[in-house]
Amino acid sequence: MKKIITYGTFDLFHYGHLEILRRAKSLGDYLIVGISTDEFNEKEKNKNTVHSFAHRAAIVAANKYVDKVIPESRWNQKRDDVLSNDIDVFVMGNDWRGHFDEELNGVCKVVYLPRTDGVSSTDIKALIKAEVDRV
Ligand code: C2G
Repeated sequence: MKKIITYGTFDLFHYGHLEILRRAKSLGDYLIVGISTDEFNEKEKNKNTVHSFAHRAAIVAANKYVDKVIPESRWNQKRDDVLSNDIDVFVMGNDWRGHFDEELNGVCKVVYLPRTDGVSSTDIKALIKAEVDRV
């Protein structure tokens, strides 16, 4: 069984998130997704999410491409996760290109996939704000 892993916040789940999960799963048979915890987002990623970790994890866990979700609580857990879950391929969107190659060198294949253009959680928030301001 070929095992894949990817990580993210996955707030305001959208088409770009679906596409990275679909393409990641297409590289193997089993997909694990590390979901950034609320504390990790606030303290390390400077991200305030609309949805809580519990809700973001539940939404991703329900996705047909996803086999398991785990918490992502620190930047440097990926190597341990890859080794303990016997991962073959690590996947991220190419906005992260080059960030994880050294950490994962020799333990799994690292693949960066093109981001899906035209959609992001940040854009969604801006669109909602503009609509609220308009009415
Ligand atoms: N993504 C994408 N296309 C978009 C938006 C996001 O392909 N239009 C991808 C990102 O490249 C990432 C994944 O979807 O691989 C999750 O994106 P985010 O939820 O924004 O996660 P991020 O804040 O990038 O956190 O340690 C890694 C971090 O946890 C990644």
